[in-house]
This record gives sequence, C-alpha cells and structure tokens, in this order.
Amino acid sequence: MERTLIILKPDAVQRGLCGTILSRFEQRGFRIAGMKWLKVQEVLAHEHYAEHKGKPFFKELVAYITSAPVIVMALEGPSAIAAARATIGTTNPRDASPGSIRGDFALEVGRNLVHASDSLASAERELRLFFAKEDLFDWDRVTDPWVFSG
Ligand code: IDP
Ligand code: MG
Repeated sequence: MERTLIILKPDAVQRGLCGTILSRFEQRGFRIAGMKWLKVQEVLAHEHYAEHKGKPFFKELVAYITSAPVIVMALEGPSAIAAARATIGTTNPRDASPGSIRGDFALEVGRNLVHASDSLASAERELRLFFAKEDLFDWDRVTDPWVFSG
C-alpha cells in the first residue's frame, strides 16, 4: 500500500473540473486518506517545486500554482504512486493518452490540471509538506462492513 500526493491545480478549480477529476481517481479505486482546500503560498510553492528551481518555466509555474485555491489530496492504494501518474497522463497534455485526465481535459503544459507525486521519495516529501501525519486517515482501522464488503 502506498500514498501519493495529488493536487487539483487552480485551472481544475476554475474550470469546474474537480468533481470530474476526483471521480476518475475514485473510480480507479484509490482511497482518500486526506483532502483539503487551500491557496498555496509562495514559500510552499517553492518548496513543493524545488527540483524545478532555475528552469525557464519556474517563475511561471509558481505564479500558476499560487494563482487561486487548489484541492490537495492524499490518495492511497497498491502502487498508488505509479497508478496515479498513469491516471493523470504525461506532463505535456498534448502527448497524453486519451483516457488519462490530462489527455481528456487539457492541452497546454502550463495548464495541465493536476499534480501527482513521481516517486516514493517525492510522495513522502510532498505529503509531509501538505499534511500533518494525524490529518491522514488510517483506513485499516475501519471495520464497518459497508466500506469493505463486496
Ligand atoms: P509533472 O507535473 O508531470 O510531474 P514536472 O516535470 O514535474 O511534471 O513539472 C511540474 C509542472 O511544471 C508541470 O506539471 C507543469 O505544470 C509545469 N511545467 C513543466 N514543464 C513546463 C514547461 O516546459 N513549460 C511550462 N510549464 C511547465
Ligand atoms: Mg513532477
């Protein structure tokens, strides 16, 4: 079981696509361990995207992610990190497969709707940036048969 960090970026919120995108993840079978609404501040944007510091698009990327509120989620499931990357599609939506979120709903790399952690190390680092450990729900403690039977 893995957890991964997902962000529904400002364009997803502004275009009214949060429900649609969340549905894709729910239908795939991910469990939601945490979810919140926030406006990413500049300092957090710099930390989250630290690996891109110095790249030509960095300034534009920080402006984009801080431009309006986002929904941040911790999703879990078997191989959740790779599975979520496949569900969102390639970084540039122009190349993303139909059936992926970016392939179905986006056209520009600078407005690609959704973030998903790209490795176990990134997922652990990014989850810590956005969630306190106690914010994340421990699904293994749920014994209600409505949740797991069938
Ligand atoms: P990822 O989101 O698929 O992991 P990364 O390479 O980590 O892609 O880049 C982070 C984000 O930076 C992308 O999702 C996209 O919003 C933005 N980005 C990446 N490359 C470019 C670019 O060439 N121009 C503008 N924005 C870019
Ligand atoms: Mg990335």
